[in-house]
Formats: sequence, C-alpha cells, structure tokens
Amino acid sequence: MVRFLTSGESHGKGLTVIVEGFPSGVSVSKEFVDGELRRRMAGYGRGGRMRIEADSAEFNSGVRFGKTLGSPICIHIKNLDYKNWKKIMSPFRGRLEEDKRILNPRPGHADLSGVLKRGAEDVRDILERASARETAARVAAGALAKLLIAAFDMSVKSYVTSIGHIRHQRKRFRSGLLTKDTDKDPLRMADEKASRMARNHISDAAKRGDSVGGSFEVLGFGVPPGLGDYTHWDKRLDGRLARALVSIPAIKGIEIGDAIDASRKGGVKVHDRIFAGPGSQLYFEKYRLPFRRKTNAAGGIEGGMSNGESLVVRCYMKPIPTLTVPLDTVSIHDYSQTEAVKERSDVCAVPAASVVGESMVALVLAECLTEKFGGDSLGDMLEAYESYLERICVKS
Ligand code: EPS
Repeated sequence: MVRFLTSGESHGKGLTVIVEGFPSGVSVSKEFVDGELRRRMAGYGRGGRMRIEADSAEFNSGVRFGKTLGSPICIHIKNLDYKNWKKIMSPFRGRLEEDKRILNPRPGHADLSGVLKRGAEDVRDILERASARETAARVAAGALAKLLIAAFDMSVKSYVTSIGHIRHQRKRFRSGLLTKDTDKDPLRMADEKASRMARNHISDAAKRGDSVGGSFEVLGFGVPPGLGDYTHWDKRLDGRLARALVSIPAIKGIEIGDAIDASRKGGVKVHDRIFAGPGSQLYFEKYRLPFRRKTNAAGGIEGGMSNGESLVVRCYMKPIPTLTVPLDTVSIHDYSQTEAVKERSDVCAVPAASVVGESMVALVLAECLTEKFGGDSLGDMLEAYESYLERICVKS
C-alpha cells in the first residue's frame, strides 16, 4: 500500500520524502510535481519566507526514464533559506548559545508540550520540525498520488470556503468539476467578492499583528464505489480521510458532506435517495453505475466506503499561532511569566493548506486503490479495476 515518511527541519538543509508501495509504470513529470509545490507556496497572506524559497523536487530514487520502478521514491526539496541559518541549524558545528535559546513557547504551537516531551532546552529544537514547512514534502508525495489516481480518471480539487468570518457566498461547487480555476484567485476562492473582502481582512490582521484562519473544501471526482471498508475501524474511508486531513498543521476540524447541517435534521430529509437508471459518473468513458442519486449530503461516503458520488470534505483551520502581538506564556527556564517569542510567520495560510488537503486526499485514495486493486504495477491495477467496473457497471 502507498505510504510515505518525511524528514526535515524548517530552516535545515531541506525536506525529504520517501514514498513506498507505489506501483511501477506510473508516468512522472518533474514539471507537474514542481507545479504542485508552487501551488502550495502561493496565496495572499504568506510571510517573507515564501519570497526566499523556490520549492523544486529533486528525484533521488524510484523513477527511471520518467516512469516509476515500484521501488521507494525519494524526493528532496532544498530549503534555500538554509544559507541564512547555517550557524543556528548546523548538524555538527557549534553549540547551543545561552543568549540564542528560545525560552518562551507560543500558545497554540507545539512548543511547550514538545519541550516537556523531549526534554529540550531550546524551543527551536521543537518548532523547527513542528513547522508547517513539512507540508511541502507531503505535497511532493501528493503529486505522485495525483498522477496515480489520474490513471484511473480520478482527480482531486479544492477551493477556500472561508477566511476568518468571511464566507464564500456561492453555495456549492460540487456538481461536476469546478467551473472556475481557483488557482487564479489569490485566496483560492471561487467567489470574487468574498476573496476581495478576505484580502482586506488579512491585511487588517497583519497590521494588528494578528493571524487569520478559515476553511476549505476538498473534492474527489471519478471515485468508484467500494474504496475503504465497513469491516474495521481503521479501514473506513471517512476515518482515513479525517486522520490524514486533521494531521495537517492547524487543521482542527473536518466535515464530511453536509455532516453539520445533517446533524440538525431528520433522516428523511438527509439521506441521498437511490434511483434506478444510469448514474451520472462515467468511468473510463464507457461504464456507468446502474443507479443514481440526485443529492450528495453524504459527501460520497456511506458505511466507511466511497459510494460513487463525488467526495466532499471540508477542513477548518485555526489562526496561525505565531503572532507579532505576543500572547502570555511562561519561560521554559523557570516558568516565570513572560511573552511568547515573535517569529517571522504567515498571517494566513488557508490557501496553502487547501493544496496540502488535496495532497492528503490523493494519498488516501492512492492507498485505497492499491489496497483494492493491487500495488505492484499500474498495468495489473488497471486490469483489476476494469474487471471490477465490468461487474458493477453497465456499459453506455
Ligand atoms: C511556519 C513559519 C514560517 C512559514 C512556514 C511555517 O516560516 P519562517 O519561520 O521561516 O518564516 O513560512 O511555512 C513554510 C516555510 C512553508 O514552506 O510553508 C511555522 O512556524 O509553522
């Protein structure tokens, strides 16, 4: 099954990701992976760091002549900012200087619990790895996953649904593909008025030294029924998606389909009725399910499995905890009252997080596809997939 591990500190030499269990025969383009990395760097509200970096994937293993080998794929992304941090982040030279230590942990960040857990004497030992810089490595892995699921005519998209209290005015963008290219909007919103208001909101927050959270929706298209499983808690697709998405730094809530609205209504009004007749989704240009739905309150998941409708998952991000208005905290040296460290940071990273959300959803789908259709070679997987479609679909 597809899985991955990342390494790297925010101001260290760089980030590395190893993707394992990835089938052979998948065409990989470095331009595509780099394009995904660039999408994550964009967005109004990013701090000075993104003007220093130019994330790009260096492939160290697992790909030959543009195709995956089935062996572990290792990608490295350089931190261009490392040249400014060589002394502070050197693996061997130098030592911890008393006056360079960070002693005042930021509320809302990993700082304090990390120091207690690891016995660190410098908050930097914790914050460097806890930094959301790590998500660049996830996006590199997610780009590979996107290429794999694309071979099954599946895709993942996202758009930002709110920034602070400013909410997207257009109701939904679920039916079919997004009509707008949200990459063109500085906040990845599909509602221009909301985007303009949100930009002002972020600028105002920046002037006050504050930060801003928000929400985004990730959509999965072309997903066949039966990914994930109802038989065990850890195989459920909704559980796997929730875990993958809440693991993105600062994501604190996730909603599948219309979960919150549905919790306030009766079942008669909520559940997506099933009708006879060919489904709207066309798989491999010729297969359709022999039934269809007119609604998708379930967000494409029933009983822990995909049901053939589009996946709809919404994520809620808290405001970034690094602030120029420092919050109350205590010193890790003597627990005396003080103010949190002021570090350079982003004011709002919701658009970036939505790209990371796409990556995590693509990785979960890639994992489910290799689980159901085998993971050795793309050719074998596609054959198994087509015989599954033959069984559950009608040809149109
Ligand atoms: C981050 C702090 C900022 C962000 C960083 C996440 O970095 P710096 O401390 O260097 O200004 O820019 O995000 C990234 C570097 C990135 O690539 O997304 C944090 O503390 O989480």
